[in-house]
Amino acid sequence: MHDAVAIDADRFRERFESYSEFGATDDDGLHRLALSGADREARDRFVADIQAAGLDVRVDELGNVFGRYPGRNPDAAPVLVGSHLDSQPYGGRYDGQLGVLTALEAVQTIAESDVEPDRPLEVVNWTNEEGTRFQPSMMGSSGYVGFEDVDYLLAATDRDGAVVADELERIGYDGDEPCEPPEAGVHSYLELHVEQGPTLDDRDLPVAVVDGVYGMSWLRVTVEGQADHAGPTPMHARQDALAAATDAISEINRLPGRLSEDAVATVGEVSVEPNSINVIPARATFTVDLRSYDDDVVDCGVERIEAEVAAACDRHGVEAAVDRVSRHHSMAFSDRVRAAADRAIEATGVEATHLVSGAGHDAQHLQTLTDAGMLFVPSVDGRTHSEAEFTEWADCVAGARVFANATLELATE
Ligand code: HGY
Ligand code: MN
Ligand code: MN
Repeated sequence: MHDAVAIDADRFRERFESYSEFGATDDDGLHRLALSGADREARDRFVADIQAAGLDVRVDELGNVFGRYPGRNPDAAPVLVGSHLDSQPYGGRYDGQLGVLTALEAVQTIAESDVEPDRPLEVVNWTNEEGTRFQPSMMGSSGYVGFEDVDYLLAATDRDGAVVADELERIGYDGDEPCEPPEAGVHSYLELHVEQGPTLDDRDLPVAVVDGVYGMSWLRVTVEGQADHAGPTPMHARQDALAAATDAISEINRLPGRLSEDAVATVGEVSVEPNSINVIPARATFTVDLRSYDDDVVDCGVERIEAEVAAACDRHGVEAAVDRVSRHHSMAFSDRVRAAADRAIEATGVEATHLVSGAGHDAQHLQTLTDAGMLFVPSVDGRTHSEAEFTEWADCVAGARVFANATLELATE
């Protein structure tokens, strides 16, 4: 078995450790919210690295950062490789960051090798994949493929009212380039990511080819009740927004088992107003994240959630509004890219399997534009979206070796 291209494992490791300083938490995690100061630091280092690698840097109007290697036919449709540098509030160092650095290592390795790819290679850092500060998630790739309107995304605000467009300007990433694919289109897209589930770790395998991604719906529910005194107001006379919300939430948590084998629902955010110990809650707001590999299950689940919310509000004499924040469709990845990944696995001799992703990724947007695919490396104990997220470095290197060779397969087929 041999690698058609061999990554520089020392450079790869040095970069991973130094990027992990940008927004580092005390417990080996990352606090690097999209368009924050820490995000800017990571972006600045990424721009410096792609320039040092001799790649042409481009920043688009949504802050997506690209580094292009021209290849033999600079005007041809590029092979696009990358992921995201933003993190969850207390996330891991691997989610997104490992994919960006793997893509950079692959493109730089190929650029330095004596193999000249037929088409351009482009490495990308997508803006705001996590969607924790600004919704919708996967924002940069969403604008790039035209899934959401760029102006709509630029106007998104965080819970403090900060606007994406202003934050991009503040950190110096309000690029001049239009947020869209090149004229020649995109030949293919490949992304490496941590599995964020336990399968590879349980089976002691270093790599998986990803066959597809779950569909996902995000909802924000606002329940309007009436503030009254916690003492003299009899229970039958209350319009308690939080009582109705918790009623609905307990039903929502029981719903997935009634929908399908793989359906999952999460209430991740809850807020109460006026949030005072002796005032009956006037307003309760909560989010729902609903997923399944079967899109019909997601659509049916959304209807059921809306019905549960309405029934709970009836029982408590309050009203509610359900905002359908975003809907990402279930996606099967391209046979062509999966075949290139399988060939690279064969060539490098790395043991691997195939998996479906419960987590959303920019690759699912790219699959609506071109042939896209993903590779996974293990998450120890499946832990992620937590500072406990961890991947053995040997698995990161195995994934990067396969990724570099799959990228070359796509660039020369
Ligand atoms: O929500 C997701 O699946 C991803 O982490 N943005
Ligand atoms: Mn991610
Ligand atoms: Mn994530």
